[in-house]
Amino acid sequence: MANSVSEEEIFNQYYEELEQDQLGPLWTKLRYMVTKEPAHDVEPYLWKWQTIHKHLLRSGELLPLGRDSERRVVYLQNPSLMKKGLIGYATNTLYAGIQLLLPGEVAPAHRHTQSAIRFIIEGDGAFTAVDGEKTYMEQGDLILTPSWTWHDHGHEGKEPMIWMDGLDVGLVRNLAGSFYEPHPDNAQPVTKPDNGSTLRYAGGSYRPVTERKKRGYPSPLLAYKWEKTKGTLHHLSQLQEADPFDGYAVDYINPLTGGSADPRIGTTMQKLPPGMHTQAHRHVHTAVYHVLEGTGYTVINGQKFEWSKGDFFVLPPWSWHEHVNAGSRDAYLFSINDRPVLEMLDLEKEQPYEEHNGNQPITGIFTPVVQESE
Ligand code: GTQ
Repeated sequence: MANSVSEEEIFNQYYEELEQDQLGPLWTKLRYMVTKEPAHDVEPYLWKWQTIHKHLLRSGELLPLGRDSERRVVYLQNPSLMKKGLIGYATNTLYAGIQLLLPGEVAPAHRHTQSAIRFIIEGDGAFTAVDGEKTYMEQGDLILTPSWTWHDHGHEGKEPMIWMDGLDVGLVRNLAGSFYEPHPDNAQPVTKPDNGSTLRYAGGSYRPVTERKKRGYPSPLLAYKWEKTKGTLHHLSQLQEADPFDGYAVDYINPLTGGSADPRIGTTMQKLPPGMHTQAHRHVHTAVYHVLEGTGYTVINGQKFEWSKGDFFVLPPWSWHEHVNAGSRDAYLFSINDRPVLEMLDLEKEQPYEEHNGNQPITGIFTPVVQESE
């Protein structure tokens, strides 16, 4: 009989008609769009330093630097995001690469709207030049390359120089805000005294009167020296209790605003004394960690990620995590995150893990790729 078409068939027919006309019924898709908790495709991952290092040194043998190969960088590719075709994503918002510059080389000047930070891993005698000023880089330093500033890297030392690059690649791509421009010169002209920003602003407590009218962005301080960071963490651990979730930790700040050193990429250094086992919590912001010193592990959503000096690992959004220093010396974890952006947009939330006295049961151990060094 003609009128025996079921209600379900009528609806299915209607959904097909909508789809053909590039429309959709919200009542079947609301839960997909407006999720109860952050939905994302990011899985945690860990890269061993010896694996990265081996491939990086090989790139040094293979690749000369030039205008068509501006940066010798091996980047972290999160496999869960590669499956989605997202190239150069460590997390949904952040990129991290490991850059190698050899003595005498120049990584040519350019600028882009992505913000960039460098965290120095190995070597000395190399500099990053930002808008006419060279800043020499030493192990453990954080160097800023604010969005749309001209920057090149040069090496006047004798040993290979290796550092971490952190950029907000995923964030800028999603906001379709990427612009890029090469500088006409290989190395930009140097117009200011070397290390000027560090010398004038490292104290963070003073501002030259000639700069009273300067706005807070970009940060007038471009380099954060490891000595100072380490000293501050030392004093923090003498003066106060550790943060239950982060141990002794500091955010790098812009001295003029008191906000994040880079307005989009958050930067944090944490110290975990031997035996420290932090409480688990989760937050919306995502992070890429680099182990500056120490051995231990981080439990992410029940899975144990064992780390030692040089390793990198990814913390996805809204994921339970806790850190453990399993070694006999202080551990230092440097990390970049997207917290400044989430806070600006009022999207950040944090939740402590309440069960089992605040520590997650371990349900698995991550097996990293280990390349024997040659
Ligand atoms: O050194 O300017 O890892 O532009 C990725 C993009 C480094 C850099 C990266 C870049 C740079």
